[in-house]
Amino acid sequence: MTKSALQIARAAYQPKLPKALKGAVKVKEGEPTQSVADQEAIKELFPNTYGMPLIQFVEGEAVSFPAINVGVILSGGQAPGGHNVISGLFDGIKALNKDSKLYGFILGPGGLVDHNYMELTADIIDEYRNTGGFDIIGSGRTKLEKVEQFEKGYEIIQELGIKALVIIGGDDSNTNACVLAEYYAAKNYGVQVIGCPKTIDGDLKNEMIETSFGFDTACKTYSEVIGNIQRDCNSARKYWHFIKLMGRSASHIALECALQVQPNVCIISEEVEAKDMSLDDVVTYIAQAVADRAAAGNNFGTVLIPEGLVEFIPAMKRLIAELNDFLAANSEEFAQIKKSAQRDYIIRKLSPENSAIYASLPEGVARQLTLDRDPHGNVQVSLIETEKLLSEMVGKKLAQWKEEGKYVGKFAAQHHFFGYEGRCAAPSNFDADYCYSLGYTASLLIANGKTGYMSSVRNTTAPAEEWIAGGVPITMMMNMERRHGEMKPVIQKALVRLDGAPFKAFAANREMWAKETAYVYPGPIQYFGPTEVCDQPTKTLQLEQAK
Ligand code: FBP
Repeated sequence: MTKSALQIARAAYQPKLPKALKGAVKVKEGEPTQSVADQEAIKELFPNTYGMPLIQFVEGEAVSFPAINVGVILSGGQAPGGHNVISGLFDGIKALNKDSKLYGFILGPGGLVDHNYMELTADIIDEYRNTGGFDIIGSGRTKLEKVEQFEKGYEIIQELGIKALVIIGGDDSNTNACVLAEYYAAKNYGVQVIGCPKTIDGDLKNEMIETSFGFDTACKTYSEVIGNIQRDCNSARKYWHFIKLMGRSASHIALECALQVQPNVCIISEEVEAKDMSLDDVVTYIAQAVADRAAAGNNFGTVLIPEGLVEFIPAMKRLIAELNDFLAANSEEFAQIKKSAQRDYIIRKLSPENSAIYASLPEGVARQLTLDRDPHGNVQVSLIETEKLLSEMVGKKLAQWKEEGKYVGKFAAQHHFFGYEGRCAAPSNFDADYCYSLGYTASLLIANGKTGYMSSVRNTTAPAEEWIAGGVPITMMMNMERRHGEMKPVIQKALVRLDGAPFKAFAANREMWAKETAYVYPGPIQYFGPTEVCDQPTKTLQLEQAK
């Protein structure tokens, strides 16, 4: 296989580990934990894995460990650094005992159920160190939730003599990891399940999980390209660029990119919801920024839009909630309706308020809201073309203002959607180190007999040497939420907090960014060079941890 010069140089990079993990470790137990909400309900559903203590690894005495076999699964959307979690895990179990083995289940959780796996040997692992992507074993979105799946998985686990499974995934996949851990514990199968916090979306975080891996690299990749667009737009001075950014529900990616590039406008979905803004309010806000810049002779600019925006406009949210429940209950009947008649059918079936909103939506958006959910019941927001919807509506509003004499200027829009471009980028130094440490920590949780824990590495704005490694009971992050029309235990999603330091820093500057052309051009991720260029964590993390 031909490799780029960077790939070859990068293969030799040795990720940094926290000091405490460099030699033998012992477990320091913290206080018993509680779930973030709905304690009684979660406790009842997870009698074997609820209330366990927080764990920290500290320097300890060397002890000998028997060889162990471990299985690993990559679940959900790709995120830079997944291969380093696997190499950290591999090196960790080999350091415990050189005869330990690592099996990778192919194409996500489905690989466990279908007994589709491969042994990950040193040669294979070495090919993938510090590379982006999940292609070492592939990923998938099969939801592990049924007893038959757990039992099918157990068959192959027994056959391969696997002691523990490591599930590398986002909030939904780690919820499933927790359900699986509880099931195997209840059955006394002696199989441990450990989770690792992955997602570019940045919404799997809490007091003990400072960030999900991949967020750093993905945001830096998008910020590079947005910076380039801003320089182009400031050169030609004739376009407004509407840039949608991935991130599913939460606006962390849009916010982080805004902090990095200082665009003219950035919409934060969580604020739209808190202020009870309508679609028209959002359009008016953007149009006003365009009109104000036009008045100063600047007919160009950038607008960042989080991909989940539509779901956060309260009226749209109510509509989507009713649609979710309705489609979950009537999926067969709906599937029988001809495509051309589906819109009218939905309009007839919804409550009057939601029906009116649904009827007012452009055809494409309306259709998208009724298309298949992902296996976790989410509307596939990445398919909704919000950037076009907004620019079209802004264009109309400006035309109307022009007639009324409120706006003089030219408005021409370009559209972009950045998501897939950043999910498999070669991990930044931060993600390379963080992921390797997460994988290594997972091996120690296994060695210490833990199950139902998520690997946790904290103090991440300090140099890697000073990072704190340990484990957090997954039940601690859970609450009850409505999914597919039913109440289910799930890991609470971390949305952008309007009282948090990153949003406050953005809000303090956005008026100036809207008026002036205060663009910042971050440039590409650097892997070699001075520390202030290569090793900076995200602005989000720096602002959050500065508290
Ligand atoms: P995860 O929660 O699985 O990490 O998803 C990340 C993500 O990139 C979202 O930002 C996006 O909405 C979704 O995946 C797209 O899914 P798909 O890869 O199936 O198109």
